[in-house]
This record gives sequence, structure tokens and C-alpha cells, in this order.
Amino acid sequence: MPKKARTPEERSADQGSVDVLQYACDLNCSTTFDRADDMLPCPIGEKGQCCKHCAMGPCRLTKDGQVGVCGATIDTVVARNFARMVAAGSSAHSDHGRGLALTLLEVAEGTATDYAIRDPEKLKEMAYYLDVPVEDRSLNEIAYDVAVKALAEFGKPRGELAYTRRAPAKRQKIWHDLKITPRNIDREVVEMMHRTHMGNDQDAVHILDQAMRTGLADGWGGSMLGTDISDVLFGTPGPVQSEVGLGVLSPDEVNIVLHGHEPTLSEMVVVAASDPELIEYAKSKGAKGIALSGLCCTANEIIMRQGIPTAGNFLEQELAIMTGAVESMVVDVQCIMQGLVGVAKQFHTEVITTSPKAKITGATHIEFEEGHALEIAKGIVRRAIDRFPLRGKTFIPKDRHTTIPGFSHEYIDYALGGLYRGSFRPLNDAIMAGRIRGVVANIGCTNARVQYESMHRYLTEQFIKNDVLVVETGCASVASEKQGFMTPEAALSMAGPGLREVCETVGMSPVLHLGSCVDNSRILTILSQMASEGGLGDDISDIPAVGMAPEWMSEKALSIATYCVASGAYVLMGIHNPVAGSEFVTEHISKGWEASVGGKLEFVTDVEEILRRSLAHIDAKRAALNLPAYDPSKWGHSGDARMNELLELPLEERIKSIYGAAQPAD
Ligand code: MSK
Repeated sequence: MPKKARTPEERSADQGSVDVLQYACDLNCSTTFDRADDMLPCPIGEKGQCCKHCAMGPCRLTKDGQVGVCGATIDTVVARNFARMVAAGSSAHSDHGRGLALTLLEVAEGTATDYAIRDPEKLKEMAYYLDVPVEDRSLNEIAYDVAVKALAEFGKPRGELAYTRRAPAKRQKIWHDLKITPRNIDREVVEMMHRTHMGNDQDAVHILDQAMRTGLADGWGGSMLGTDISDVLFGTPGPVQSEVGLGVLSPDEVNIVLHGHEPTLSEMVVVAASDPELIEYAKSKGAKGIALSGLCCTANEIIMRQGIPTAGNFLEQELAIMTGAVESMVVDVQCIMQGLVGVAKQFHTEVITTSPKAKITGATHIEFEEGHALEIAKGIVRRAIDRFPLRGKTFIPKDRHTTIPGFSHEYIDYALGGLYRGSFRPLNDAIMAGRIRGVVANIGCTNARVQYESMHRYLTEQFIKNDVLVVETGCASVASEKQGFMTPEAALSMAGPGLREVCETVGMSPVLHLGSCVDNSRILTILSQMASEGGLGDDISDIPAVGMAPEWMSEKALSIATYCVASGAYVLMGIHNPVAGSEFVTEHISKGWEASVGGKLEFVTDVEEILRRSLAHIDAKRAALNLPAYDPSKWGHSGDARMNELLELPLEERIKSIYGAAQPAD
């Protein structure tokens, strides 16, 4: 029986999206939410109990003690299914990182002349970890060797991933002892697929150990390289003021929405859209100009470096087109719904695929090549302008919100200590004193099966009220941006007394935007630096911190969760438990992994329970470090004069007063 269709309010916690969903109902447009209501999840696949790894099956193992045609137990089948999802997620992030390494190589070789090295210091930092000499060498020479060494990380025949040396020494030893230090990125993914092929690894614990190694190849390999090279090529992010919400779509300009993940294309479209000739061309077609906005992780990439507004998260891709105001939706890889093409057909929007790895039937394909990047980007912008006269009736919701994203770990380091004494010491001290109770990394997707953004919002609000500093990436961060959580005002009006004092002193928001999905690697770096700074133990697993993805949907989220756990973190995921079919596997990734690597993975659907377990874990870690118990009554008695003064100012002036003239990076 199909489920009853939910109302727009039951589908989304975002008012702008609710308005567009209502408009979609009036227009009789079908969306991902209708499809979710029509199609119940398969109850066997949902729990990981279906094995389709050979043609003797598929085998559906639903009863206790049941085995597949080959004799595979339910524990083996569930572990294999989970491990394959981790491998898929790891491959997606890592292929993204490889693409950037290839772009860096082209820049060094002089064949991608539209790009440049924007952060030479970051390049030298990469060189250090990849054993590339820097003395008396040109940036291009260093970049060439860094790119070659980075590419070797994907397939070098011997050794271990170079970036694993960035982890605390104790953590590296745990990986060595357990034999899960990744050797090279591709090898771990390939081995995971090999091991889970019919007739190979048939021991759930052994399979799950390799799942951790495959995840680590993502976090400390593909993703970390992706983040670093993006910073080298496009600049390391710093705070920048911008806006978020479907209301950022312009009623009278050509709207181009950039969607996907890799910044190589989107950064070039940003350059192309500011070309005076193209702006004039847009005016010749009756538009006032060209308005860019982002969706999903491309949104994170371009808002944190260029200040380009974010139209929405993963679940708002169809809704953006339904406003009738989008001339082009330009996509590359990951999290792009095939349903876009069907929706676009009902409007004047052209969906343009650009990656050689991702075509969609019915979409226009314009293949992107780094060697002709700007020329191709200009062609894409021109096509969008040509569609402006075809625009019909529009419905753009009013909702748009001010936000300040762009907190790279380098910026946090700088913000805490200044240029000459930048360090994580003040953050560690604040946690040790109890001003900050702990840290939560709230990350991941939005999911059409729940009222999206509601869990992100509730949890984030509760954490900051409880003096927990929140860092965010991916689509989770869009939810907080819409709530104004990423403005200093949120610290003044919503944060608990201790966290507010810290935010006020440092001039930061209580929720920090750290970037896109690959930028979860920044969280690993921050945790490692906090561990090395001293006072919070000597490993990531000692820090009073929790990771979570309460509305996850992507295999990438499982890879992130797995590498965070293997790095020592407690990770809570919502939605459903994909290993629910095996009590043994469910127990092993929690208590078993905690015993072997100090981190644990749990799937919890009740938002109150996620909150309770997170705070309990943070408090338990504080107690284990002999830190004072969390006591909010001790704080909130300083800095009030400055706070009251700021509260008198209108929001824009208040932000300027705290951040100075923070401007989009040029
Ligand atoms: S885009 S993986 S829906 S966070 Fe990175 Fe958002 Fe999840 Fe895609």
C-alpha cells in the first residue's frame, strides 16, 4: 500500500521550500517527496539482508540462522553490503580528489592556463607531507611534483598513505597494530570490492576491518587531498558574508544554478559570469544581469571562497527549477537527481551535465575540459542567457538569510591566536575550563523520508544552547545557515553562557561552516591539532567530541562515518540502520569498534536520543580527562557590556563590527 502523501509542511522544515512545494502541488508537478511517499523502502534491503553478489541469488535472509545458497550467513551478508557502501562512498570522494590532482598537474604543466596557484603556503604544506623539496624551486616546479606525488597516492605499489602521518602518533599506532593503515587509495577500494565478491572474505569482523581501511583511504587520502588542492588552486577559505535560501534566485537576472561537487567547473563559471561582455549580452536579452547560486556541495565550495549565495541543499534541487526562474542548472558529479530532467521539461530550464563521468538522459551534455575551462564556462553562461526570453511565470519564495561561512582550520587557528601566535590553545583551554562543553560535527545530507532540516535544526540549536561548539559541512550546514546560526548574533542570542563568552571574545559564530563533503577532512585536521596541542589527551578518541549525520542518505556519508570512527570518534547516524539485519554487526560497529579503535558507530532515529547520547559521551570524555564537570552557572558574567552594545546595532552593522570589512575573496 502506498503511504499517504505528506503535506508540504510535513516534508520540509524550510518555509521557502514549503512555499514552493505548495506551488508544485498547484502545478501538479511531481517531486522526490512524492516519489518517497509512493515508494516504501524495501524492508529487506533496508536492513542489509539481501545478497545479490552472484547469479544463484538474490538471497533474502530474513529468518534467524538462514543462510544463502552459498552458505553465507546473515552476518557476512550484512557486513558485505555495508562494506560495499563504504567503498562506493570512498571512491566518490577520492575520485573527486584525483580530479583536482590532475588539474593541479595541468596547471604546473601550463596546459590549464585559466587556473593559478592561489595559496602557495598551502602548496608548500602539501609538499612537506608528500616529501617534495621546496628550497630554491619555483611554485610550478613544486606544484608539478606535488601533483605527481598526490596522484601516486592513488596507486603507489608500496608504502602507506602519506597523509596518515598527520594523525596523532597514538592513532597511527592503533592503525598499524590493527593492520588497517591504508596503502593506497584505489587499492583499498578495489580490495574491498574483491573481498566482498562471491566466495572471498566471509568473516564479518575481517570484512569490517577492511571497511575501516577503505574509509580511512577516503578521509586521510582522497578527501584530504581534494580539500588541500582546492585550497591551493582556489584559495583557503576565510569568513565571508553571503546569503542562503531559494529567495536568492533573482526575479530579473539570468539565474544559473551550479550543482554538484567539484570546484574546477563552478569556479570558472563564477569568472565567466562576471565578464562585462556577457553581462551586456544578458542585458541585450532583457535581463538586469547574471545571478549565480549554488546547490549541495558546489554551493559550499563557491559560497566559502567567492561569497556566491546558496540556493539550497540536496533536496531543493527540483524546487529551484520549479520557481520557473532558473535558466540553467549546471551539474557535474554526485547527488544530482535524474528527476531534474523531468521537472525541467515543464519549465524553460536547461539541465547541463559537464562531467565525462556523469551524463543524464535528456540533459544537454557539454563536456568540461580543464585546458579550455574559461571558454567552455563562457559558452555555458551564454546558453543560459539565451534562455532568459523563454522565462514564463515565476514563483520565487521570499526566504533568504544572511550567513558567514568559510572557517577553514587555518582560519580557526588564526582567529584563535592571530597571525603570529595562531594555535588551537584557546579552544583547548576553553574546553578544559568548561566554557565550551565539547565539540559536535554535524554533517551530511538531507533525506526525503523525513521532514528535512528539522533534525539538523533541532540538534544544532540544542547543542549551542548547551555550550557545545558545532562545526558543519555539506547540506547540514545549509540548514544552519538558513537559521542564522552561522552569524555572531546567534552566539549572542542563542548560545549557552560559556560558548557565548568564547564566541564574543574571538568574534565567531557558535556554528562554524567548514565546507563541502570532502572538507570533513578539515575536521580530522582540527581534531588532530587539538590532540597535539595538549590538555585533551593525546589522541582524537580522548577529545570530548561527537560526529553525526542525522539526515544522511548517501554512501559517502557512510564512508565519512567509518573513517571518523576509525580515527577515534563517536558517530551517530539517523534515518535507519543499514546493518539492522545482523545484531552481531550492529554490536560490532559500536562496542567492537570502540574496543579496537576507540570510536563507535550507532544508528539512532530518535532526535532526543541522539542529543542525550551525544551530551553523555561528551561529559564522559570530560570526566575521563579529569576536567571539571560541565557547569553553565560559572559563565556568562563577562563581556556583557560589549554584548549589550552590539545588540543595539542592526544585524549588518553588528556583523561588520565583529568581523570588520570581511569581503568575498577576489
Ligand atoms: S552534497 S553527500 S547530499 S551532504 Fe555533498 Fe549534500 Fe550529502 Fe550530497
